[in-house]
Amino acid sequence: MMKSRICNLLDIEYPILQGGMARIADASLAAAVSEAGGLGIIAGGTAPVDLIRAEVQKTKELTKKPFGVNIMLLSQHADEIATMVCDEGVKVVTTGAGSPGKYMKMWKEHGITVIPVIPSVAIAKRMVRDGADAVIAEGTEAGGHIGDLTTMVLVPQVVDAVGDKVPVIAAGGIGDGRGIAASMMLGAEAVQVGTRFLTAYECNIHPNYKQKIIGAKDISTIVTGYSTGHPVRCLKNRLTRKFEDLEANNAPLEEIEQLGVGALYKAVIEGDMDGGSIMAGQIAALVNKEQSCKEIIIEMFEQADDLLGSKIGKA
Ligand code: TUI
Repeated sequence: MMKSRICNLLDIEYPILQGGMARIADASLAAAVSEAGGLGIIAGGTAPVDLIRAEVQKTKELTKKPFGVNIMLLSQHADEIATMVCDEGVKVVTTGAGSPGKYMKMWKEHGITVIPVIPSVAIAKRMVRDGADAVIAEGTEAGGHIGDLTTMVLVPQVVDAVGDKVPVIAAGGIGDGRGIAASMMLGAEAVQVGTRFLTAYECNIHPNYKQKIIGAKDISTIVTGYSTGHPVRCLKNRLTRKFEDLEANNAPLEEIEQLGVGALYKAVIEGDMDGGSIMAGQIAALVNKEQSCKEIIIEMFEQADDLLGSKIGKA
């Protein structure tokens, strides 16, 4: 039997976390994933604290099971959200796009389980030294803001570096049971999945966004923003072509950054598939239907269990 330390640490049935997708992962999605036995996560993104507090309160009404909040550390509201999760009694915090070191003491004092997303071995080691309870090793296959290394090379190296101290969660490019089984073979004890949940019934993105994911091919994503220091993976469209043009012509950084402002809102809320930022991972091509979060999780783990010849749920 293959049992996961993560299920015990987070008090969940299946070792799966739902990615903290900015502007996308709300109370509806997070509660559905938690109700299905995974860990649902509300994304802080760049939203103001009151909006995220309201999502936390809604989630508490929708489920009694554990859920988390993702804090995007580049956000100007990160400090306030970091305090809010303590006030609201949130059990789990994941972080992205930076180092949460300065909040660690406060979170620990409130009994919060802290799980940073990390793109390299050096950053993983630093986070564990700072008190992380687990790390999410996210490969460059992921959607949104990404690092350089693939999941295949990052996960085993992070496992070797910190796996004796904390469990490692694999992320980036995991969309079905094969991805879960492969992650376990690399030494991960859980997975984080974002893109597959985009087409969940409980995911409140614009229908145009869901159709774009369902129509995506293997080479449909592209990374833009290397010149800004914040590379982001999205589905190719008119906006990413504009980014490419500006970056190829060494346009001023402000002009490139300006192009991204409000672009996620355009895609997620307005369904603007030309001018919006359609963040998605490379595994989008594998996502070809709408399902409930429960169906997604059960289907993924049935396939993984078949492949591994053992069950990987709660101990
Ligand atoms: O954070 C993500 N994915 C995201 S965040 C996002 S919203 C956004 N808004 C404005 C600019 C950029 C993004 C959309 N997608 N994934 C987790 C992640 N964290 N990927 C990479 C990292 C990361 C990078 C550097 C984590 C730690 C880190 O540490 C740097 C340091 O020196 O401490």
